[in-house]
Amino acid sequence: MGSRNCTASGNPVKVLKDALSQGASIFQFREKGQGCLEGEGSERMAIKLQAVCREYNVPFIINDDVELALKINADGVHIGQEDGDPSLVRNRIGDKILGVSTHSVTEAAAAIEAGADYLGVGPMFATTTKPDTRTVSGPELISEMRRQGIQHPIVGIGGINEANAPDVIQAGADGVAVISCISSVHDPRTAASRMKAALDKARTSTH
Ligand code: 3NM
Repeated sequence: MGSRNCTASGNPVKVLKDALSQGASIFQFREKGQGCLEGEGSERMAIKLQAVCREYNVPFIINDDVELALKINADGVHIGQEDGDPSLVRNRIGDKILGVSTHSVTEAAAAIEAGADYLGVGPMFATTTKPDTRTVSGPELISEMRRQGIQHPIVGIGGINEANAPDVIQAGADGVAVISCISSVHDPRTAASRMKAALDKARTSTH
């Protein structure tokens, strides 16, 4: 998430603390959308959120911005298909975590070949958070990737909430990436706690 996603509280630090306190296990800083912070403002926010992640011992990943990730020594970088060649990013960031968004078995295989540590796969369901998503693929795309032998860690993304997250895990995802279902609600803490419970339950019945 980024500052624009915290529509109810307007307080990204609080939202992040609420999420991490309930078991969110990785965080990606994604400062996008109308009115988003830029330049020094974005960097200051990144540093604040990174400090929260350190407090909870959770990896802090930066979306798209390799230079910022290197400058503040983030734990990793996440890129989309339009954000350049993942093998070049891999070379730039050394052994930091590299995540790549993928939308097909072919893209997934190429991302792994280029050195991705994990794959984001989406959109699982309809979402208004990212206006330029691909067509909704549904959890079936993750099942297909698993059937085709993709063994890398996969997180589903896009329109995921506590009700549909189990379908994503059952399809073969290791986890889910969510923005609005935690960051835009009045009680992010309860939302995160309910999501964690739904995931724990889905994992118990899947594995
Ligand atoms: N990437 P929410 S969907 C950032 O399909 C992003 O690659 C997507 O937000 C993809 O949980 C998405 O509010 C938005 O739907 C996720």
